[in-house]
Amino acid sequence: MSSAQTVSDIGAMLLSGQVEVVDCTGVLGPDTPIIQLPPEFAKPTPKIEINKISEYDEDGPFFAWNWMILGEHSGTHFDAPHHWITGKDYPDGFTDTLDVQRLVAPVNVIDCSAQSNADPDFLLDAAGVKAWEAEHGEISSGEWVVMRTDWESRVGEDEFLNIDEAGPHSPGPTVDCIEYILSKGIVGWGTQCIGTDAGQAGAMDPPYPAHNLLHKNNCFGLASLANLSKLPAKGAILIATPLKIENGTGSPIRALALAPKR
Ligand code: 23J
Ligand code: MN
Repeated sequence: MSSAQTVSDIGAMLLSGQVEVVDCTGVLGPDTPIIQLPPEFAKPTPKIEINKISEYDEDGPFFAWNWMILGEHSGTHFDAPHHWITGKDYPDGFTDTLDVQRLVAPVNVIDCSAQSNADPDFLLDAAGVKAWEAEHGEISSGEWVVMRTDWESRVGEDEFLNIDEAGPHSPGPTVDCIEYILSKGIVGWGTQCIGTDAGQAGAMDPPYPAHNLLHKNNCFGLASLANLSKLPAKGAILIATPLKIENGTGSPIRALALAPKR
């Protein structure tokens, strides 16, 4: 089949609803959870502010619009390679220089919701990824890999950041998990938690291995994804596009997946 025919077929199937657009994004607003770093990093990302300019009033009689205070790494968002020191030297490692062809790709959805619900410090390791591949098929070069934890059900509760005396507790990948999926040539790794790394990943070697190793390899991260329960393990296409922020290290995204209607 020609690629023109294939794209045309997808267009028709979008219109008919045979191909469904799944919104993998959380709401961006004042209640969006923001990552809290240890106290030695005292300069935080501020909470999101949406400030009204006008809404059909004296400041704008026939128009409504707002301005925002919004950190790059807020809500459902994208981590570009320049976000981490290991990825600092890639000329195409910024939100305005990256290769957009890489951003639209098949997505592998690894369901860790049961384990994560039972243990907020659950870690997905390479053996877990290989067991998933044995059941669902191999992860291929250029694809996204995302960890399903259904964590968005905790947004609005303290249980999303889930911080105690020992710091944050949320699921994520082990070092060998990230090493393994990088060996498969993935474009990036995503989670439903506040960041791409587990809450306790500061104690790993290297610390924050998803950030450290993904960005070292010019790969991307996705955080606070939603609705992964609506995707098949394989067979959907994820579109994860950051704003073209000048020299940007990340950006809120509207993460969309194209999935066969179930
Ligand atoms: C800055 C420092 C550490 C981390 C993060 C940001 C994130 O998780 C992020 O949003 O990229 S762990
Ligand atoms: Mn980030």
